[in-house]
Amino acid sequence: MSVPLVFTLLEAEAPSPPWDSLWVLCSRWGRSLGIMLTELETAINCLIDVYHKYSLEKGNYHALYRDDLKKLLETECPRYMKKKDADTWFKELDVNSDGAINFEEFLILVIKVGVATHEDIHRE
Ligand SMILES: [Ca+2]
Repeated sequence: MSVPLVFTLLEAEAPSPPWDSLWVLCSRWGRSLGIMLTELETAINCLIDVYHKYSLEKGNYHALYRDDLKKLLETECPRYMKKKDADTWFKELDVNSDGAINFEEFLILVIKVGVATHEDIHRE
């Protein structure tokens, strides 16, 4: 696999592979170039990092399997497992029914937890 052209054109040091995801590429690229990211860009990078922290346990950048999701939920958002267990979350999030949660499906979890957290903040 050759280094993506963008790094050559910018004479920037390329991060190590894989470069199979544009998001991963942009995320690593911004960091490696020392670009100042906005708060939202930083938050998005954090979401991507959290997703990959669990998806890469089985070596797949694009799939959280049932046990990966359970571990993510238990570790990253335990408060939201009180009303809904990991199996229920998995069935709800696996929109295309392929037995794995891709990044887009993971974002559904982020939206739901984000809305619930926002409501909690205004309730307090
Ligand atoms: Ca899926």
